[in-house]
Amino acid sequence: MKDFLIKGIKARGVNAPLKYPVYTAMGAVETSPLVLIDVLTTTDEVGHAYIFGYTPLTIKPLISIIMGMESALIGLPVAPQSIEKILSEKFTLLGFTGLVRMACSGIDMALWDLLSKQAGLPLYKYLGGIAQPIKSYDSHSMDGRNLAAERAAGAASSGFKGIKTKIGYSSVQEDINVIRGIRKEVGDNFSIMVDFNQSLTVPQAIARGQALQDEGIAWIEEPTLQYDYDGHKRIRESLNVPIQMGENWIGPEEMMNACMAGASDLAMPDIMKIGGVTGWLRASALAQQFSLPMSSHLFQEFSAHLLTVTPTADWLEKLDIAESVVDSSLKFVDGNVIISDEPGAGITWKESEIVKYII
Ligand code: SMN
Ligand code: MG
Repeated sequence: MKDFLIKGIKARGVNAPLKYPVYTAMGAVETSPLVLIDVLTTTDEVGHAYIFGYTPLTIKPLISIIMGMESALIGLPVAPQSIEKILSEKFTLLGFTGLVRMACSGIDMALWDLLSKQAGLPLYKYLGGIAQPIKSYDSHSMDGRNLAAERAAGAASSGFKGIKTKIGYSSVQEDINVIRGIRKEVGDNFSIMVDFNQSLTVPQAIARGQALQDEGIAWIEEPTLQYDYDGHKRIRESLNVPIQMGENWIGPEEMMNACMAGASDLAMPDIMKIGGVTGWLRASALAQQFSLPMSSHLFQEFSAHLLTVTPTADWLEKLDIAESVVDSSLKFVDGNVIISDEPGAGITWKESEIVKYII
């Protein structure tokens, strides 16, 4: 059998449109700056993955970091666990974090896409999982009362059993009005999650949380600065509604620190920031040991596969930041995400669209 080695990497930057801009209490994400990664092998197979830069400013540096690693990776076997070790050691002095970690995660995802494709298996099956419906919530924005209610009604009529709305309006009464407007549309048997995107101080979060907690919300996400684990713990101890966080944990090591600090009741790693598929698998073990229900953040294609092998799997976030350039085989039926059995993670580029948004 011909060796299955890395032959090269391709990285393209796009500033893709979003169906709905993501407005948060800490600023807006109006477009989706992505780096589309292809890892090519000596057997002429290609692994696909994308990473999300949050702002167009990061795209060229991310591409430069990824392509700067190419020479160190060419000739190596397609072995993500081994390559993660090589890269973590290579960047220990610098700090295996930030854009470097995001770039490495993108390569990791593409390698796992390759491995499962070579085995002719969908990623979930390659990882030892079984096809199973994963409950999904439709993730919305800081839309204001009317659009928030309209989008929630649309999600409910599409079969979703939960939505997330971003709050942190200028007054807690506005937060409450938005939640009540949504609840009026979706009824009682429906989950409403709220996300402050780190916008409050700890005292503000405690005060707002105590005002909101009788509104029947499923979780309060990132109420204060994401690195303030003690602050999250103090908020958690003051409220009777679950605290959610995790999208900003860089690697399982930061998740470990948050878990040790008792920062949250739930966990929602972001596959790019947590370290790709390799990082997610390690994070899912932490969630199991700390008994934290584990949900996903963005990256719905890989996340759907990974939640099937996550012992404490909770919700998949449906917020499709790549739909304009990625043909995904995911389907959403009755509020669950359904994964196809095509080999790999199910990422196919919309080449005719990509050319429109290349940075
Ligand atoms: C979020 C933040 C930034 C971009 C997209 C989404 C948000 C989430 O915090 O939880 O989805
Ligand atoms: Mg969030």
